[in-house]
Amino acid sequence: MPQHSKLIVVANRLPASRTGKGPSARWERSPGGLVSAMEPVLAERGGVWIGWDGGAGPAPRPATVGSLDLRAVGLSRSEVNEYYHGFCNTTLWPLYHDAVINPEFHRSWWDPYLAVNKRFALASARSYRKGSLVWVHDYQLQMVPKLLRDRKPGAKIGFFLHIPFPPDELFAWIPWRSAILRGLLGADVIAFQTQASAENFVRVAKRYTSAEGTERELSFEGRSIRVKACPISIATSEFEKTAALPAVKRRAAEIRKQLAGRTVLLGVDRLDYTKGIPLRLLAYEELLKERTLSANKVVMLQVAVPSREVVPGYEETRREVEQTVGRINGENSQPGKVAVHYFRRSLAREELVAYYLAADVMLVTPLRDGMNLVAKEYVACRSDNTGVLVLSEFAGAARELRRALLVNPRDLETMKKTIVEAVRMKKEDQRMRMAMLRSNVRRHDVHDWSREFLEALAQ
Ligand code: ADQ
Repeated sequence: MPQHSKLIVVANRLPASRTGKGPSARWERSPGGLVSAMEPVLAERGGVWIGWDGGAGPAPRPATVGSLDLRAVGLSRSEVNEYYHGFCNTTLWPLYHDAVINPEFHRSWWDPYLAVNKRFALASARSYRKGSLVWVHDYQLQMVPKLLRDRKPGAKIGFFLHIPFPPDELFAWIPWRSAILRGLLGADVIAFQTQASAENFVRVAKRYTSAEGTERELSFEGRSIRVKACPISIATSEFEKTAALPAVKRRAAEIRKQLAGRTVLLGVDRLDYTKGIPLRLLAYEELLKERTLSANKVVMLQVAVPSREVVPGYEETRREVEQTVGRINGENSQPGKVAVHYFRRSLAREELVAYYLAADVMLVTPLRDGMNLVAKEYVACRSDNTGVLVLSEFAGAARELRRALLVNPRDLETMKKTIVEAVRMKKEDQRMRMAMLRSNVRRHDVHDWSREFLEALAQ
């Protein structure tokens, strides 16, 4: 692999955000998995990160934050609405997640999607030097590979989809389906979280374009395109180190004490309808109602980060979660023994890890999820091998974390049984399962993921 080929990361969001206004505005690095994966690679090879800063208006000037060289792409107010809230998060996001809510199709959103993708492609072309590797990320930018290839025919372009790629039955709904496929087929390597997504893609590419080939390699308009599964992971050793800090362990002990020594069930999610939070709460509510579990002995914590609040579906999910939490507490809490603690906010990394350490049972029960990093983070933090992970079959992570207790989140009876099994699991069984889960997240961390992708691209 050419060690020094420059890397151009193209993602909807920049890895930093602007705080303050006017000349006193500053960039602040945003925490997150993708940033920790890309930063060392960018530092080693050099390169730039092209993305949107999250605001409306002209793009801020190029900036350097730590070892990250940022090139911002500007979006107008109407593009924020039509491209981002609209086509990305009201059409594609629900459709790619099994249409768990109805996706909306508006002709007036397609042109802004195309226009913004063109702007990203132009910005990438400007930063491109002969030999650069270009890595385009996610569903917001599916047209960029083709639009960039039109300008730089010889470029090495890779694309990674962080969310699931839907089966033909759903993908076929999209009025712009063949345009999207041709957009993606501009890449040399197209990678997905799971083999199932890769296979879905190959099937529709062959059906709706002139692409031909196998599950691993397609040929399209005289070029060959590799298709692969490349599951993302976490910065495992960073989580392990944080979990070993004395201050974090003290904080975890304090949380457990505040919860009166009860068995702690934990959920940590973006507040998104794909994450299955209401069904998880319902399962817990029924267990309390039937007296299989008692709020004297167990407690649930649900941490939910506010997300996409202006997009249809999110406000309803929030209301549903809050009503259910209210009902459960109204019927089951006592002074000093609240049945569900609900935090609607983001937690700092160390605080989040303290919660992972305090939790006996981690509930990760999305209706559909590309991967789900929370499941892997919990596992990485459990250095004493205790704790039980309850994991939805419909998260990409379930393909790897086979020793979790796997559940179908829509099957409430099995969810309830599985939660009870998790609460009652003997320490020796916990250790046996967790040790295997932990070896899994150690064997394959986010650095292995980016290496594997870039090696495929550099070939
Ligand atoms: P997301 O849908 O955002 O990501 P996920 O993989 O769970 O989902 O990542 C969420 C991240 O946010 C985790 O690193 C977690 O620690 C953090 N987080 C969640 N709640 C938090 C809270 N209250 N406070 C602080 N941090 C919190 C998309 C896809 C996933 C895919 C990832 C990466 O939807 O399926 O795994 O991209 O490819």
